[in-house]
Amino acid sequence: MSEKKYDIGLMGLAVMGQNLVLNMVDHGFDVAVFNRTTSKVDDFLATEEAKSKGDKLTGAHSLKELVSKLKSPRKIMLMIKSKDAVPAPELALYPENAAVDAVINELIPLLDDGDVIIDGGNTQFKDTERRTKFLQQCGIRYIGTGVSGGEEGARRGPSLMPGGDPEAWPLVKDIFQAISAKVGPNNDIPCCDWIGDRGAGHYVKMVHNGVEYGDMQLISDAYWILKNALGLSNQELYEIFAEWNKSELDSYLIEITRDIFTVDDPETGEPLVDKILDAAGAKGTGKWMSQLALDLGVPSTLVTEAVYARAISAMKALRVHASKQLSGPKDAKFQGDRDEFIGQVKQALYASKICSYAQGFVQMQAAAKEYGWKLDCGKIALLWRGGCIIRAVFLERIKEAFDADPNLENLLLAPYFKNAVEGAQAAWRNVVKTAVELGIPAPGFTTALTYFDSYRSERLPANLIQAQRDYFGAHTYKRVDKPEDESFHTDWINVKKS
Ligand code: NBP
Repeated sequence: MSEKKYDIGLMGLAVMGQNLVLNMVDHGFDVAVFNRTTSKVDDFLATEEAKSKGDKLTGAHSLKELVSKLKSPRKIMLMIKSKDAVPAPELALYPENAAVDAVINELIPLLDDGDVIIDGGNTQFKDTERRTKFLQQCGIRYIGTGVSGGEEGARRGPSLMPGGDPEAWPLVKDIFQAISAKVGPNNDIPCCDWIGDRGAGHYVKMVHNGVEYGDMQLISDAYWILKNALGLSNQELYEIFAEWNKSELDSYLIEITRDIFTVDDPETGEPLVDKILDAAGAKGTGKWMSQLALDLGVPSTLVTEAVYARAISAMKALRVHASKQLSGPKDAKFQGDRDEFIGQVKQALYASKICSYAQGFVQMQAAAKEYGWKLDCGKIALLWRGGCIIRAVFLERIKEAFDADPNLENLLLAPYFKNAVEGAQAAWRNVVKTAVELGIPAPGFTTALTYFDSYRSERLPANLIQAQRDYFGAHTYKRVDKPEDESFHTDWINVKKS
């Protein structure tokens, strides 16, 4: 009797890998698993849940054995740490991603032409660009896919953002779309579709994470203003976020924020959120998005400010010291109508969120142009509609905006978002003004408003910057009253002064 062959192999049995495997089996696929530390293969297969899957699940104790158990063309998914310290600098543009390179190198001699390797980790897109091209030369098809939604998403339905070699997509499409989250009136639209060539999937996943940074910072701004300007309790904050979650802000992150305010610390009986050290961690995808925005010259200020906000939060000891040296408004409270102000904070949050998403889509469009991908922004918005951390009702509106105008250059120009931001702007300005007056930092709200004001300004003070550059460095300038291809220089020292 011939040995059973499995639909897909997965390497990397940490939290994401295990849950994806169980999800695949639940959707009818036969899966073979492997892990570098092979005892984890046995431990996993010995769990009650894995045992309940019967012969739909099998283990391997080497990559060779894993490969031997797969149907042809073989599909092997890697869910391994994307930032490992294994040094392989001659291969990796980003040496922290070298673990994936090491495994690929081991796999190449074991695979046949047309087999597929899939990297589901949070990999820097330039590594995925490089690996796709390299493996194409070896006859192997490569996919770099974003996987979002954490442990729960992996188990019940993640948002998947695959890119790479387009010839690989038909081979994994059924598995990927089956296991992904579903949205739509009949809950049958998969939050997974082909994103584009080479590193496009990992780029979009990175922007997803950057937008997540922005969302989290904006929600934290709202929390901090409500708590400090109005002195609200956690119960009151819970009620406000519960209300907001029934509105246009309806989203996973608002929902979990609401719930966080209800949890007490088992040790002290006090609200747990107040016991948590105010020093935010980060794994780096927000920083990548910000760095790559700088490379492209696009203003993704929300994610950048959110990264900086985490950085300054992490300087806890320095802040404690500075708080004793530097003064500001002391315990000042908002004096106006409380309920009206809460409504204004909600509008400030919504308008800022729109700016944040507008920036994310602008960055993806600029990256697509730079790296030669064809991105469908409406489709991307839909992929984020379910299964991932930034899932939100509002993404439907983004999809509609790009459906109406696939070449939309900025979400702020789409009628729905233009009306929303213009309708919110008086409230938004009042919230920012109040935060400034009371000395409450609101980095997300303020940077979003600055972006909005800059973007809608026909003229900015950059004329003065150009004059300064020409004054000290003869960098030349262009004139508003002359053709754009003409450059001018002035001898600023000897010129006649008025
Ligand atoms: P981790 O990121 O903690 O990685 C642990 C896995 O990587 C283990 O299976 C480990 O094997 C394996 N591994 C390491 Br570490 N170095 C390796 C190497 N040099 N060669 C082969 N395998 C190696 O697991 P995770 O949190 O499940 O995440 C997996 C991937 O999914 C990561 O890239 C992560 O960025 C991405 N991701 C995670 C989440 C999330 O919410 N956690 C969400 C979305 C995407 P071992 O058992 O032998 O140490």
